[in-house]
Amino acid sequence: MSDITHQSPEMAARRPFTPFTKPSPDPFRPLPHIPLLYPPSRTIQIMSAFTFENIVTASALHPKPQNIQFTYGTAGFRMKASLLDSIMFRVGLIAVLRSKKLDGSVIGVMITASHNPEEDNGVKLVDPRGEMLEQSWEVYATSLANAPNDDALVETLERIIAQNKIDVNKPSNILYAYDTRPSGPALVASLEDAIKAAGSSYTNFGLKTTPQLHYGVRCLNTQGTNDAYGEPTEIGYYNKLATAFRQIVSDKQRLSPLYVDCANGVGAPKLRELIEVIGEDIISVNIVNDKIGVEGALNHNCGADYVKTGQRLPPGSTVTSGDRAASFDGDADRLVYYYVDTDGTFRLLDGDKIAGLSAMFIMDLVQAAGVDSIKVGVVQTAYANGNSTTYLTKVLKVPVSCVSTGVKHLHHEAEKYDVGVYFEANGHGTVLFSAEALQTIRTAKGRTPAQTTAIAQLRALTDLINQTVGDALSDMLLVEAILTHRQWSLKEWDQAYTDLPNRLVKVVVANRHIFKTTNAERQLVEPAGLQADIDALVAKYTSGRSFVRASGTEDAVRVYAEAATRAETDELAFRVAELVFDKAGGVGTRPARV
Ligand code: NG1
Ligand code: ZN
Repeated sequence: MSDITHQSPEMAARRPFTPFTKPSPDPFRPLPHIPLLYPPSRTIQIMSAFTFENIVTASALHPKPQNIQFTYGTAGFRMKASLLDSIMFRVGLIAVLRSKKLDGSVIGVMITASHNPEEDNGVKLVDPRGEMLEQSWEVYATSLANAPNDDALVETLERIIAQNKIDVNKPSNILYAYDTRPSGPALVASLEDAIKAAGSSYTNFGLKTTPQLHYGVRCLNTQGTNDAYGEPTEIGYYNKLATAFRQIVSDKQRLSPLYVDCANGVGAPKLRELIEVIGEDIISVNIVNDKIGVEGALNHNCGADYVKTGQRLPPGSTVTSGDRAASFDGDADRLVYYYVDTDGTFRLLDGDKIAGLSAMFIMDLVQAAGVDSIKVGVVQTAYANGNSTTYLTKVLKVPVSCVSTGVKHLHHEAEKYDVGVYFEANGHGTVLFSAEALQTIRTAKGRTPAQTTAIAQLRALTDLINQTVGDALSDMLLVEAILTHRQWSLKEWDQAYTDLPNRLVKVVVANRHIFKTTNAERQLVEPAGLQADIDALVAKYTSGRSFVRASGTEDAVRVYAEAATRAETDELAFRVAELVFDKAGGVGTRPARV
């Protein structure tokens, strides 16, 4: 597949923007065994100014459905794909305004619903450095999405423009990508309608993982600067990761093949391409669940969310004792590892375990490299297993912060450390190196051969780890690199600590917005009195912990519980879930213990 580039010559003249139309070799080449889901694109060039007239005319084809309130949540807008048409159009407009506000910096738009079922889809915006959209703009996206008619749409646009002093005659550039969902092409068309109506330049990055889109945005915006992040092409992404990985494992014995469950999503073709670039003599994977053309297969009975939530193998898995296995989610930004113990027990190595492994390895390397002015910190959420936090603080003796759920909170907190390791328990996370840490690592000179090697490895790690967002492909290489170094099996990695049994239960309530939390979501402030009741229940269980919060991505409330034994954990989780259901407007069937 080739890129679409839509850029008026006038705008191109105002700001040097080099869309990656013909990278070499062509990163969009179809893989032999995977059918192309989308027809080849063509290059369109049109020239138009930003006028409300054009926008209103185009908007007529994308009316907002009545009686729906949309919210730009932790992962952007996400819902049944059939409801997303007007959202896509309006997100296109917000992206254009955001780009104009930032003097034509490239803004990313990713069309995906991650681990959600195939009938859902979603969209989120990516800021110039590849990070999530700035929070104040989430509010604008929400109000624009909810404008009931075209007059309200124009009024909202005018307000955003005035409040941000946006010069609409400035250039704007959008880079968008989508995952394998069948609803993708129609939503792309709605997005393009808006971008074209607003007279903006755009580049279709094609079928991509979410982290690849984040990478592309950062590369385009830093091209030619001291801070250049990489070549803004898919092959540039693979080469960056592959070079770093090869360097880190160069003199080490390779590991046994890794089974990778790609959730029947975009991770499957992308992992295949990555492995091709690294070389099968260096790393060997067995890709399973790669049925991206099969209706209903995406995230169905497979993928990181299925494995983490159910703490079990995907049905039909052939993984047996001694095998190493991992799962991605549908857009390949989450990763969990697992294995089957000699007694047949399923063992999960989730985001918390990946954080522990990474922090340990980086701390050791920092010491070996003689750059111990660099301090490592770890960021978790309330969903982190209690024993992981104990391991990090008591064994690794690394500072740990706890923040609210949502990648942006973790990311921002991680930026406060020299090296900030952040992972959600569900497997989304990465490691951030501060500008100062990067400078130290780049300029350090080893006084011994061992120091020189450690410095080189640290340098390679800064390229291996996606600095924009959690990335299943990059994180998988990070884990593989560490395990290769230590020559560890998954069982050896697992020895660090034993997870407390834990359970996540969903409760559907009439209005989840009445749930207000404090203390990084670990305590409820409202509904009044509910937290005291939860505390009273928790006190009855050894090592008990439970908290309740409204989901940001689903219309439900989540109950988390952990305790010393499996039986106690399940009992605690369901007693809290019943409490929430009974006292805070539960609807449908009362949570039942299973
Ligand atoms: P919500 O639905 O707000 O719990 C879920 C995950 C988050 C995050 C977002 C975005 C859990 C318990 N929650 O959020 O950690 O990954 O989705 O995808 O895993
Ligand atoms: Zn995801």
